Amino acid sequence: MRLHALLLALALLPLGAHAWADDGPGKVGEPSTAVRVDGAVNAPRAFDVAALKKLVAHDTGPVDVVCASGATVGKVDNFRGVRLTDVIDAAGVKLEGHRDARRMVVVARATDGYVVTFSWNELYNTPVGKDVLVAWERDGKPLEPREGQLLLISGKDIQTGPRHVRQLSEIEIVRMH
Ligand SMILES: Nc1nc2c(c(=O)[nH]1)N[C@H]1C(S)=C(S)[C@@H](COP(=O)(O)O)O[C@H]1N2
Ligand SMILES: [Mo]
Repeated sequence: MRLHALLLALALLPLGAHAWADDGPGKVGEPSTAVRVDGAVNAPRAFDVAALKKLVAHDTGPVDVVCASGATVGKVDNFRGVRLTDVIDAAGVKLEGHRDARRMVVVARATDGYVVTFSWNELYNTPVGKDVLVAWERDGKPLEPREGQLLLISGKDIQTGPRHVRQLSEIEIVRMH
């Protein structure tokens, strides 16, 4: 019995370590210079800041960066960038029928392994989606080195900290079974 408990604990140890690895602020990954759009798309492609600036720019207006703990960790007057949906549309979600879109999950990753998710419906079919930007500018200035050249922000979230993804490097479209 005790041996079983020990073996179970040992088996779960890596799971626990992984679950906490990307939790909490303060981690800084390799500098991100571009975001790749891949997975279930028609034409995978990568955008650097210059390529993003050719799309239609949008502004979030004031955003308090609120951590999942409830603490306000930053106050921003404006993030400027392009809509995540416009970036995804440039690659084209691979849909095999009109009922396919609802299965799609949008995964945003940073160079330090930080990951957040959106659903296709959330981005394209709720007001939240309009304020999800891939941003290169905060308060009229380029982002700080620790933020990378690109970050992702979901301006209408209640807690904006979790889906404020510094060093954004990949958007993966995943078709759920
Ligand atoms: N790449 C990356 N982005 C991240 C994190 C992280 O660990 N890695 N932490 C998040 C958390 S938990 C919060 S609250 C906010 C805090 O923003 P700040 O680190 O710029 O203060 O960033 C988020 N973005
Ligand atoms: Mo956080």
